[in-house]
Amino acid sequence: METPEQDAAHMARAIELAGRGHGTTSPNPVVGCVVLDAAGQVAGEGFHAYAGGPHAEIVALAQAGERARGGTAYVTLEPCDHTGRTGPCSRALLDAGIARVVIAVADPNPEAAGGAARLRAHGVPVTNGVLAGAAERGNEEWLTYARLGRSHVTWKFAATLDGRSAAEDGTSQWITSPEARADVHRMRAAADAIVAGIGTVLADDPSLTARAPGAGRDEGDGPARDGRTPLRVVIDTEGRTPQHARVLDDRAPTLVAVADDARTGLKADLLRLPRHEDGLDLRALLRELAAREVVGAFLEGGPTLAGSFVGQGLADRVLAYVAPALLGSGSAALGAAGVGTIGEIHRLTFDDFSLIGPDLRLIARPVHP
Ligand code: AOF
Ligand code: ZN
Repeated sequence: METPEQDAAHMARAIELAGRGHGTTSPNPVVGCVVLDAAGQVAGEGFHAYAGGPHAEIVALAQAGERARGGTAYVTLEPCDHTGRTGPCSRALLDAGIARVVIAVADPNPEAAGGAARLRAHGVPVTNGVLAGAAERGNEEWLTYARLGRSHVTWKFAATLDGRSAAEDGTSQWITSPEARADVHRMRAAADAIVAGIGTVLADDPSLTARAPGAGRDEGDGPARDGRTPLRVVIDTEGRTPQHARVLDDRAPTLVAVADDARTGLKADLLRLPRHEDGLDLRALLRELAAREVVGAFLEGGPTLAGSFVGQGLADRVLAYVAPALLGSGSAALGAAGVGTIGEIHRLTFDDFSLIGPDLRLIARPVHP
């Protein structure tokens, strides 16, 4: 049997493989798998590339062939035990003669879970929780969606080193470098929905489109989810989106979220939601988006809407691009977020930092007490 160090090393590789599916598997998770032969040599590797395609285990087992017999399988997510778009991986592992299975994270999807129990019932030992933290982070969007029944939210903003996103006269273009903007496009392309507030629509008339052909796709076999452009979502409590706004053009589907009692003549796909203090019930919005298979939503602006998401505890990941520049006046990226006194501060923890061209990219998440 492998040592705990070997388990960690092979699981790290499986997590790396899983990451190759990032941005193309929705509404499915990213999953990676490494299969060792009975002598402990890597015999097969695989990852899940797109919904409807083979699961990671199936890809790795196919590569390993007969060498899988008596071997060990490392999987970043508990093998499924159901027949969905594809057959049960628990079965496939048993049929291949795998003698031990190592799992990072249990499957929260009640329809698919049960693979670990089935394997054990057939006498195959299962080790759980290996590199669970890293596997959770790699599958953060889908796990939020599967566990909470709502879309995961990445709030993106750009600011100067002194935390300003617009100058005093309201101008805000090109705070960050072309490299940072290209990175935003890559990050956005992995999302299922792009969300903006009515303030941004009225001020900038953005088209909120993304996903150039091939964007968000790393490598891998099988077709991409062709043509699936992210859903555009406008948070527009009173239904004030101009009928000719770019966001309503036919380049991508658009949902306009309005209050259930809003009096609006807007001709668009309207989603009526309950009101919440100064705006809409954003949790209800994210549940509705999840029902439309939006796993990851990308929140683009502006400050008022971002403040509402943060205030309602719904900004799951903060993606900040910080330019080495100073403004000294002007507006912040974040509007009011329900903080009246320092005790109510929204504490985050940094997950990652990197230089993108001349700018700093920071990724942070809320600290949950
Ligand atoms: C994946 N890829 O590698 C594993 C998954 O509709 P299906 O048949 O593709 O099943 C999707 C569910 O299977 C998914 O929600 C998750 O619970 C489970 N495991 N899914 O997409 C994989 N191992
Ligand atoms: Zn499966």
